[in-house]
Amino acid sequence: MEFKTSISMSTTEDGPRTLLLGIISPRNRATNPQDYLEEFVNLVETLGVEYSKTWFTKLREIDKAHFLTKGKREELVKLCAEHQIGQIICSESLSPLQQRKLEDITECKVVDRMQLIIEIFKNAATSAEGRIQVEMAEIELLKTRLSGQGIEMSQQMGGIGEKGPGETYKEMVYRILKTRYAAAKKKLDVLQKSRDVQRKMRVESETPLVCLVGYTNAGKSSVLNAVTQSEVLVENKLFATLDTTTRTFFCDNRKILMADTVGFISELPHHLVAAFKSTLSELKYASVLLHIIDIHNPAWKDHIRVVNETLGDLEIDANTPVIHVFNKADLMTAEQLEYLEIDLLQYKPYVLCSTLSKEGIADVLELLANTLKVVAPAKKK
Ligand SMILES: Nc1nc2c(ncn2[C@@H]2O[C@H](COP(=O)(O)OP(=O)(O)OP(=O)(O)O)[C@@H](O)[C@H]2O)c(=O)[nH]1
Ligand SMILES: [Mg+2]
Repeated sequence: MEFKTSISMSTTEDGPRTLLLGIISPRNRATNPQDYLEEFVNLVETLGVEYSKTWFTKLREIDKAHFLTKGKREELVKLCAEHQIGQIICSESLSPLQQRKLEDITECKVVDRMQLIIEIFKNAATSAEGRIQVEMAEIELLKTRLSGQGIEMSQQMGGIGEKGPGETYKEMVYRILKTRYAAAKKKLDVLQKSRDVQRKMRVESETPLVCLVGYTNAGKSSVLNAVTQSEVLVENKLFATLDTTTRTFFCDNRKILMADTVGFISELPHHLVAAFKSTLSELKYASVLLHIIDIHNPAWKDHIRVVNETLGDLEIDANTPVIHVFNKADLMTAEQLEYLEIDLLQYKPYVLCSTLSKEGIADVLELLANTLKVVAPAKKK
């Protein structure tokens, strides 16, 4: 049985016209509004959805039932009618009630941040593990939205008019989702077991593990490629990497493993973080974390905060040493870098580099070797 949750991709004659609803709310106020909204549009474009209209607005408070306050709701209804909107993509995560209420008043399909990011993850997942984790996140979402408009729930199994002893349609869907989730979880557990075996072998061989972490599109895969001379997929796209790729390299005559994994984003739904715990589990065993930051992105400080918060959510040992790698330095002028120097000092130990010009990559390796000498000393022969 297929359930319709997907986002309509285009504005065709018979397809719905899409409105991008970007909201600055008390929930995301710590972030620069313009950067936050630009990133939202970038997410929608990553998915390739065509949209007809954008409406960016600021909310003083969040209405528990509708998310939008009364005045904003009225504006939204008017806007949707004026532009014949059929689908609204909202920059925020909505509760099932808020989503349903917005759908009711606008008579449009409403897609929230959670669903948007899940769709992007779905397109990017290539490994069995990645696909299963996305499936599990989607099932969780469907379960919470079960009472939403997307699936007609009022039906009773059995004949028309029968109140019947049989289960309701909602109960049946719930049961199927539960079975699917359990099957996916079972497959994931098998994969997790083989990951555990590999990890045990690595720990026994005492090969240090360096994990790349960072905001999406910061250049994590590019750093992996530059350091380990690999050719992992690098794209100017959010969430190009969803799976963990591990490569071996030699640093200071020592064999080291470097793992690249899924990037983070602000307001990354907790659901999704939980679903990707399997992929992200390597982070718990890292000898060192290389935190890659796109220094050219004006929101880089917010990005560092988001990454640190997400690492906290994942319960990564706060004592794991972190090296801050400020990447894309080639896009900055010498004056700009000089101006930033005081700020950067707060993130010691740090390195400035560019995976494009390769400037600073030797410094990354040097700092890494020195850090590993302390945290994971090489075996004495
Ligand atoms: N100018 C410049 N661009 C860079 C540099 N490093 C990476 N990029 C570009 O930044 C974009 C993102 O790079 P990735 O390495 O894919 O970034 P990522 O952090 O792995 O991204 P996700 O996997 O999507 O989270 C690509 O277009 C890269 O070519 C750099 O040093 N300078
Ligand atoms: Mg990547």
